[in-house]
Amino acid sequence: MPDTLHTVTLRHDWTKAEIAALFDLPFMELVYQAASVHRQSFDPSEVQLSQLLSVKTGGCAENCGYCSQSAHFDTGLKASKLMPVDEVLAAAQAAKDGGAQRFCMGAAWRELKDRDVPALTEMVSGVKALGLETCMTLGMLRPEQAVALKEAGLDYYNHNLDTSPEYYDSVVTTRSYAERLDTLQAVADAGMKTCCGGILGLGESREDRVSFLHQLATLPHHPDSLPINNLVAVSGTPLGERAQKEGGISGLEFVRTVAVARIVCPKSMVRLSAGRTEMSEELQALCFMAGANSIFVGDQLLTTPNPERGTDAHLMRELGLRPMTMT
Ligand code: SAM
Ligand code: DTB
Ligand code: SF4
Repeated sequence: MPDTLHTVTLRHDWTKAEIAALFDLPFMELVYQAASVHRQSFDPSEVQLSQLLSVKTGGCAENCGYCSQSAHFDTGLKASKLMPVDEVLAAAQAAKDGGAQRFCMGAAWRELKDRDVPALTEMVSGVKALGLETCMTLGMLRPEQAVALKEAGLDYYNHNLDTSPEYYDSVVTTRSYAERLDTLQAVADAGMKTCCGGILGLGESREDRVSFLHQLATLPHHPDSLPINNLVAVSGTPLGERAQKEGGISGLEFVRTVAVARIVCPKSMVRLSAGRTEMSEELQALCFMAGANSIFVGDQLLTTPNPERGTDAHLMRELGLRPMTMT
């Protein structure tokens, strides 16, 4: 019998030893504890549905070793300019008609440039007027830019820590962990909700996964959305090529990480993000059991495929899951 069943008190003082001990629990026990925590704050039959659109693709100055959009690697991706506002709004309407609740616009930028702010704020107010929640991920923000986006109606800003501070330099060297944390702080200070998570299967160790979740769990404000991506192994990227040769993270270790994320950030929406096309229905079911309660829908993420709507509709029917009612 477990001697502690975690009750939902938000803690920001998790230690690495406590988080490592959660990972070390017998698998069934860990999933049971995570499912219990999940049920204290959420209806476990409800899944939040977000849809992505790449509003500015490729040619990015950063060298994130997993990314199809970095200008440092030859991935065969064609770079394009910022999309016109009307095209973005048409895509948002189509996402809404397909059942999405939140529309997430991503740009392959190191940081937001002031000259692009007017077009972006127009996108935000237009998408919001369609009755969708809005999210953007545009790279680093300065505090006044975060305020401008918030004033336009932006609900969420995505900015991932991606991995542990210790493994970070093996993933990206063109920016620092501290810079990521500064942008997250600017987003929270502007009154926006934060979306912050990472990628598994980058070649990181269990210790790195512990340290990554420790970072999230000890943030002054837990991420409102916590995306857990499984690496999509893109040819031409160093980490994608390595995963193609050596394999990524095991399914069960992926589920364990989702479960620990659910326990240490009990009120966050834990999103089973990139990588679902490679996952069986059974593996995704285990992730939902372990507390994941959000997914991306639509057949495209930013530049890589996502399950077709019909495939996801089947999965949700099989599992008795339904779209979360918007708050
Ligand atoms: N340029 C902005 C940034 O990095 O913050 C926003 C876009 S970036 C593509 C958003 C996130 O997508 C990354 O932080 C990473 O976690 C995730 N991502 C990118 N490529 C991925 C891949 N191949 N597999 C899994 N996740 C990926
Ligand atoms: C997040 O954590 N995952 C999304 C979103 N935030 C922006 C992006 C996944 C991208 C997967 C690779 C691609 O499609 O380019
Ligand atoms: Fe650029 Fe974001 Fe890709 Fe990094 S993850 S290369 S910052 S688009």
